Amino acid sequence: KYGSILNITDALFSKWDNSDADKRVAIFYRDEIWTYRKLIDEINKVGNGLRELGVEKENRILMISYDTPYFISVFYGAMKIGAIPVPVNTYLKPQDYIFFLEDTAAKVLVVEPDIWNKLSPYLKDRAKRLKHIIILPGIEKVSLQTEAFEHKAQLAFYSGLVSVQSTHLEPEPTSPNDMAFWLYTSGTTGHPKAAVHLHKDILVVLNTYVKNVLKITESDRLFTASKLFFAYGLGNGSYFAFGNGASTILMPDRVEPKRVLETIHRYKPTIFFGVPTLYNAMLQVEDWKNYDLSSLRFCVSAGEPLPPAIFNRWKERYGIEIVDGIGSTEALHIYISNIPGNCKPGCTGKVVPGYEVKIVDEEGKEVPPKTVGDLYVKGDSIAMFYWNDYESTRKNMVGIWFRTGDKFYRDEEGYYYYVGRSDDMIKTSGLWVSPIEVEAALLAHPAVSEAAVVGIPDEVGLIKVVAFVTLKQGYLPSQELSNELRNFLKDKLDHYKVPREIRFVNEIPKTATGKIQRYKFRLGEIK
Ligand code: 3SK
Repeated sequence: KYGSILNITDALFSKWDNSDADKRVAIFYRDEIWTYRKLIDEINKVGNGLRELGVEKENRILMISYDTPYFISVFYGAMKIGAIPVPVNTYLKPQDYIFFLEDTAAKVLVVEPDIWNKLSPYLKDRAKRLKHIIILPGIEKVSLQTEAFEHKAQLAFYSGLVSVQSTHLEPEPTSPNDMAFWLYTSGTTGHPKAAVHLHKDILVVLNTYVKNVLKITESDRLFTASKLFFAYGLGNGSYFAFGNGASTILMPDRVEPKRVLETIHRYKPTIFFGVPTLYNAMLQVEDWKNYDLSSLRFCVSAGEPLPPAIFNRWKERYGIEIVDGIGSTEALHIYISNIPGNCKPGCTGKVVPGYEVKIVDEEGKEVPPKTVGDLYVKGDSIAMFYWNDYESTRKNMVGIWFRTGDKFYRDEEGYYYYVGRSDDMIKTSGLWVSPIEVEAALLAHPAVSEAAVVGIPDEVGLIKVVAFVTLKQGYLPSQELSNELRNFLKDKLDHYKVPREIRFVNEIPKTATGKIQRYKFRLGEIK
């Protein structure tokens, strides 16, 4: 389908490498505007710089980069020479990066200067395959500490390496099924596993979700608050734009609701991508009226199901929809989605054309409509395997199907409803309770800011439903409020779903990609 030679960087950018390239905007970044000409040249220079360092096909390049144009030039420059970029979460502890360096056996590390300063003392005699460390320009001024560095790898600066290179680069003639990039998935628990993606996978997402759901055109301007190191953000903030000659707005800073509103106000995106907790936090910004969001055609949400209360409040305030969908790092992007202009609050939507899904029972038999089961997905963008993880590959990649780990049911019209992660579901008195349903009901109460619902054993070991709640400004924890919340839920939920206990907490812990870590409550890490 994709021919015998396919290099994804070449496939994305060669179409725009013409006389319009110096007018067409690829990236808005702080006060800079990167045209397609500037970006294509930079990608080629990075590819040449990496080749000069001896980087070859399939060599891994670990990237610890904020959302800057240099993330883009390294990611696509590496793939153009057939090397494998592996972007990772920038919010981790320095020791965690040693795991990634060793698991990938990376030959090159590309790293932000402030992160390098914290990481270098841990390197010592670890990560023996590492030959080169490239320090990125950095988003703030940082003085580099090199004295603690005792590793044999060579240190280079991005600017020094890249500025002297040619802007012409022959792409590596990779095949559609050659490894292109890896993305780590941590799920909500467990150790991270790298999902191995191939050169064709990005084209599959462009030809399915992007073409059929988002319908992005050259005049679109995209802004993702979810970072590029996350499969969701990587599509939203890079190849969705580059596959269509559109522009992306990069925000390297930490995600804070006001900063996101400011960025939308300033750069006027046409589509904004976020996660439910961010939409919820943006709705709580007091001076929201000072920010103009009228450039947006619609917004997109994934990572966690979008509670109807948030969908409705957003639509009421801004007059536009948040298009909810579900995807995974393994599938690369979204495979069940609502359709802009026709969103159903509380529903994940229909299967994106190009993918197939099935819902099965514990014996693997497909279940009828309205019956909850395990969701499997099939499609050409699904990762080949997990690197270095035979057991998880065997467990989750079942022939051509991928076991998502999510519980779903569908209705007769083919709409899909998320019920929870398989390991987050609560069985109480022999009945299943979806934390998502209870959390969505809690969020409809004006006092509730965020909620996480889990099953916890009582004094005799029976599982009871417990809700952990953070409150909006102006509300204080009290027994009266707890009773009020429980009464509020009694009107909305079956009696066995109403939490037996409501506990007020200061924070709901989440992964870097916005997924609630319910297991932390189950394990008693937060009481
Ligand atoms: O969590 C999701 O829904 C998601 C969506 C798109 C890409 C990746 C992920 C994990």
